[in-house]
Amino acid sequence: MKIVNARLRQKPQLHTLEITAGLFSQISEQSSSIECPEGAIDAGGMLLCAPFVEPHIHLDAALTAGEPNWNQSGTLFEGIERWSERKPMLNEADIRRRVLETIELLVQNGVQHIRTHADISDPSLVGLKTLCTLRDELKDKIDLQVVAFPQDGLLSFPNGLQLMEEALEFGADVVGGIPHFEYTRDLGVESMKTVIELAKKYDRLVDVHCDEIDDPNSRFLEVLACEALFNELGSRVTASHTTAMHSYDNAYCSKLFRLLKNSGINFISCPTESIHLQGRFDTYPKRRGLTRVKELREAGINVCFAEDSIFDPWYSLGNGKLLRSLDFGLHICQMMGYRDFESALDLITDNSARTLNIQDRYGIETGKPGNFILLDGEDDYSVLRKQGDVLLSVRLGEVIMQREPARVTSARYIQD
Ligand code: 17E
Ligand code: FE2
Repeated sequence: MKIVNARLRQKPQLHTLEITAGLFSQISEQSSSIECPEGAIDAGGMLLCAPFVEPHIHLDAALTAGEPNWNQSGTLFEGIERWSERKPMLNEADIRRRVLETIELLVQNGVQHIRTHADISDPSLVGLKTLCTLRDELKDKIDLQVVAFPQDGLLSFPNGLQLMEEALEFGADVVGGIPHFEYTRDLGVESMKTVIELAKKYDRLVDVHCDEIDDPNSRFLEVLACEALFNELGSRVTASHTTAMHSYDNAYCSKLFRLLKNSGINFISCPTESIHLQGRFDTYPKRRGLTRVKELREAGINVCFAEDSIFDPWYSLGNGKLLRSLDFGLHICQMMGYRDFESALDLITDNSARTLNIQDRYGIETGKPGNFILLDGEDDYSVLRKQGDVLLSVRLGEVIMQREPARVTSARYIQD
């Protein structure tokens, strides 16, 4: 496959790219726009970028909002309660149908790599088993990582630890946790130590729902980061949400950031989800409840954005468009300076790939897999501003999604 007239990130010139046997074989600068040779793809000066990465989504719960009851309060905790009413209705066919529909939506919006959580607070483990099976079935089509996520507590849910070990033995890629939801602070701390021990025992990654609460006293992040540091696992560990960090005072954060930086752990923020679920116990002023994305970035800590939910008991909107999450995130975190815009796509591409530990096979570089998307714009800034659709998605040199750009069909009106 050959692509001409493509713009690459942080490079103003046009480029020609070639993919041979599924890998980028040549990437060269053009001195000017060229005519598209027969059989090649003309990028038309649009931005060619590595595929979007969805690093945190609950595929097992996707498309279940309102079944059987709607989350009326909009809190995380009512979401967990509503989901526990849907859980007994789960079966393999139901999960497969919703997961495939949701993955299709993500692919249509330029995603090629996904990390999904699978709730293992369920003695049947049907969600986890179905997601691991789908991961293997779809391995030539999409990259899927499955987190064994103990929604109702690793140590507070009956046999939670046993279910976790069963999930890891079945083949879950990532160990999850939820310390702020354990019955006590002590159990929360113990759960973080257990998660790291399990990651070592089974040689897996870690991704914890960590401090997803407005409580400034929820401080499990320091335990997770410290355990990661002492066990030299930092780059393999992720703290998701960490919304309590929004409510920590600055003095504590100042001390905490030294540990975070030294640990090398990754962060995932879910802007639409957190702006919706957090601040729910406030009147006014009302907290935004997003982790300190701007400050983490400035400290050189890896952070990325995710959607978390698509039409589920926690969040009843969502459409697979990571550009929407990015737009929300930059607004809510007040990352609206020119420098932020210039590199904005890092938050849904490169940083997310690093979080998933797939950076060795991700990116527009010769020798790497020939995966890319074509975006409606010339650079990060214009793509973000236009909020256009993803126009093309290519995997290993094969087109997996192509879309005609939307266009206005009526004549000019004002400047007639
Ligand atoms: N479960 C949880 O604990 N937190 C969330 N944000 C979702 C599920 C979506
Ligand atoms: Fe989540």
